Amino acid sequence: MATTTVSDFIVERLHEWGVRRIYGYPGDGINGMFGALRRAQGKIEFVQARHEEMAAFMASAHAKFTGELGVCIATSGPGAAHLLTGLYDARLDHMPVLAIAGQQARAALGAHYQQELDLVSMFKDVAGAYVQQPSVPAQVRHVVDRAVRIALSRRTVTAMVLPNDLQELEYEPPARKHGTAHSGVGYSAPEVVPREADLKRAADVLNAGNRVAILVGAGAMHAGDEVVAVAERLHAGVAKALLGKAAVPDDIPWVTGSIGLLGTRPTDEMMSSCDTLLMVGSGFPYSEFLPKEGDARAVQIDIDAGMLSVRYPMEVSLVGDSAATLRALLPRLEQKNATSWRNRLIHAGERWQRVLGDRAHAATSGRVNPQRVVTELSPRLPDGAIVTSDSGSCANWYARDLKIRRGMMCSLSGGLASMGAAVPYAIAAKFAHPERPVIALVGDGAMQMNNMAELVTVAKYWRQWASPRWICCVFNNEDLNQVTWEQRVMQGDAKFEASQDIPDVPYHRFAELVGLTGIYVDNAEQLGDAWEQALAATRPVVLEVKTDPDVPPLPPHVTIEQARHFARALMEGDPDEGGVIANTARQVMASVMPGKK
Ligand SMILES: Cc1ncc(C[n+]2csc(CCOP(=O)(O)OP(=O)(O)O)c2C)c(N)n1
Ligand SMILES: [Mg+2]
Repeated sequence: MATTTVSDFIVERLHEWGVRRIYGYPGDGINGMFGALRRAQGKIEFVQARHEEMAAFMASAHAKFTGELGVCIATSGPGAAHLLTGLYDARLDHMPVLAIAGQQARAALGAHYQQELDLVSMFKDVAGAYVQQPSVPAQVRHVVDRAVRIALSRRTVTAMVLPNDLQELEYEPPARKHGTAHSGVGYSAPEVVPREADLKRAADVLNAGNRVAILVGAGAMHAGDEVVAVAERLHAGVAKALLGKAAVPDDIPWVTGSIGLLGTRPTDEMMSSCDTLLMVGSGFPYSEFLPKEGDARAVQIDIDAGMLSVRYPMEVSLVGDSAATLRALLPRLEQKNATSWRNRLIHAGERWQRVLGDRAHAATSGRVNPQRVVTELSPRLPDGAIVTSDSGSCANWYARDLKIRRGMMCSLSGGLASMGAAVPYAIAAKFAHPERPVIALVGDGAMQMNNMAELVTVAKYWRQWASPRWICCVFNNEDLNQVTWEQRVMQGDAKFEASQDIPDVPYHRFAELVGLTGIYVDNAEQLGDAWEQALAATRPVVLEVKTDPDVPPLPPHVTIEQARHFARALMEGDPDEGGVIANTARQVMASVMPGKK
């Protein structure tokens, strides 16, 4: 029997911790670990991304779609540096992810050696909760154990930096002597519930309200039934932060949909006219979309005390698991009869659906209205579908037009809002749930940034998946459109073509080149058939739609200032002036509600 190297030990220990899949990319700084993964003969599956950043996004998405630890691995120097953005994505969205990075040999460290970066310092911010570079074999056991346990228990990123010669050394358990540590495997999340007195204070605030608004985020994802039960008791409406989109289904009439810049008008109305706010598991950042300070009494539930009362001054801040805390609150809540409030929200919702329908069918200058891409998908989504979105204008349509039903999942890069996450997220979703249909919504800029390369990863692996249903929908508008509109509406600047125009690329043909199915649509009337064809395809599909960049991803209410900016941008001579005016000026002006925000 060959000796157990440090790397063999780490792989075995990670397996004991329940790790079954690692995303990454090799290199000589981490070859010891790859040798051990090979010797482990599939006990832990290795998935090869095209780029380490993508591997880190996949690890983040694995955590999001499974609730388990996500693990990514990269070589020293450039490989480790590439991981950073994906790790920040996990950190900002509170996902447990372990990064394993190689390092130069111990004897060379500090010598300005090739590919030598000070990785402990580099990871210190993103993995500040725990980053270690063990230097002797007897140290690795507790480093693995603490890196995993801290990532899981604090729902954050941790990192292990492994000098390449250490990886090859014979493993030694810690000796029984002073100056050693003796660790073990295992973590069970506690069920955290606030104290009785605090639950009572919260219930008193909620019971006193007449117009209760609930805002749920990713922390409420496992508490959908409890949110619905509390909302029914309080006759409340429920709005959803982007990461909490799948927490409650959209087919409930008093679910007002998304909040914020990508939000809906019913949510906006609810937040500006409620007298009580209950926030559950959300770090939704933009306070201006919450009630005006002092207008509403407020209660928040979050598992992380650090996220409490930072967006709105809460009267009662509860540290607790969202589902368990709502269950504990429910018997203390009185059944309300706020029928007029409920009806108001329901009517606002019905009006809004008509607005969305009109917007999706609004005429465009020859190209496909991008909203329509999502409104045609929404009713065709198969049960159990998983949808991911990239950052860009498609995140607006994902937020507003995609109707999530019970049992579906969806996510995106929320806190970091990074481009380039949708395809790696969709790949990790498919590995985690190979039998479920997975759909990524992606802008053309984000495709060019790095999502295109990950189509090669799909081509490499899709035959292993129980179902081939994996679709990447590209919004080809030849523009970095979200930012073009931000420049117009927020800044009052005309479109800067040098920074905003992007080359036209035949994404569907690229898909075909790498062995996937390509579908191209340049007429909105073909969209329904195209989605059906894509959902029935026998291999993964890239559905490329030639979309109109002149459809504005408008916030729920355009402020007077924003309308002024927009007018100024046009007066400055926006290169798209003709199309923009034809398609949007009316919408923008109709959205300006004097006296609102
Ligand atoms: C890594 C990164 N770089 C830049 C941005 C800023 N940004 C946000 S959306 C966007 C435009 C995205 O363009 P595209 O993918 O074509 O989508 P579109 O808005 O055109 O639909 C940019 C540049 C970002 N969020 N992330
Ligand atoms: Mg674009």
